[in-house]
Amino acid sequence: TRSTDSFNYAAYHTFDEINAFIDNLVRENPNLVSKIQIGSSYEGRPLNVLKFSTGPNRPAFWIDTGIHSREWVTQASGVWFAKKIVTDYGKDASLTNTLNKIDILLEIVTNPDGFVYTHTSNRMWRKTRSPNSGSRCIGTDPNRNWDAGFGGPGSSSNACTETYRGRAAHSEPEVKAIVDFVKSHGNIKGFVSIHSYSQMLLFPYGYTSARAPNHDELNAVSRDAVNALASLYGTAYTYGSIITTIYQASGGTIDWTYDQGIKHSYTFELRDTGRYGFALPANQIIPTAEETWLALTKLIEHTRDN
Ligand code: ING
Ligand code: ZN
Repeated sequence: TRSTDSFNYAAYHTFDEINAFIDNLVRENPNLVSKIQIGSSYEGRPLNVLKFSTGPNRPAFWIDTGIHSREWVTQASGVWFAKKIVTDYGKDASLTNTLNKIDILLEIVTNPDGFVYTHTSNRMWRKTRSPNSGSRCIGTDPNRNWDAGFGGPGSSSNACTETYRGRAAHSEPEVKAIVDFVKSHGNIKGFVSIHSYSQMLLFPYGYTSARAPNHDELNAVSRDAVNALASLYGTAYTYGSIITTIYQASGGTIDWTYDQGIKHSYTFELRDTGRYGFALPANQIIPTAEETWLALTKLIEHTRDN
């Protein structure tokens, strides 16, 4: 399709279709949306970030979806969030107020090589697609590759496992591009990395059982966010620190962003709790995105106002 109005938000799309959506959205909203290429994937695909901004030199709130390629409802929700932002700006008071103060940055296909592979070869591929020397197994877990307790418990040194950490922290270009962008931006105040499935809202830490210094704040905001989420369709989320709520995991995205000083760092695990798992039926895309947006709005507003 040639416009974001005729895009089917209730279907799963390919990498090329999502990139066409991104270009259409930018073309239709040139004063609100721009595309930033922050790097290239191992196989050379662009790592595109949408920037929603109404003025220069603003603090920013980051959202990424699809760092694990098989978690298809996350990229699909990212597309829906992008359209929601351009639709609501100038109409919804809260979103308008937000975008008059802070930028929203959205990376929809954070692991493009893996995403293409889930469409062409193996629907259940999670990792990147970079080769590993001394092994026939491919790929690194991009949510174990960050320099935050890198190499610790809840990550694997075996390249043939789903939680392989990689040969070094930030070895994956998909991770390094975000690291470089976050550091050079210097004013990202909130960070949300979106996964599926399990219906959880998580915050640091995953690599250590130490409590985050603002644990009580993160916990209270998470409670508010999951209550907002449940208000739409009754979807039940649990929340808490990564290590106490899901499992110990080292080298995760939001532990790194938190340790960089981004004190509002969260991860979602979207629908469902396992009936369909990663293969969530497409008729749940819009309801999932809608309810998640209510929670995201709480996180963004709290970050904006604190
Ligand atoms: N779950 C996440 C995983 O990478 C997670 C859970 C979130 C771990 C945040 C560490 C940090 O294992 C899925 N489904 O990928
Ligand atoms: Zn994941």
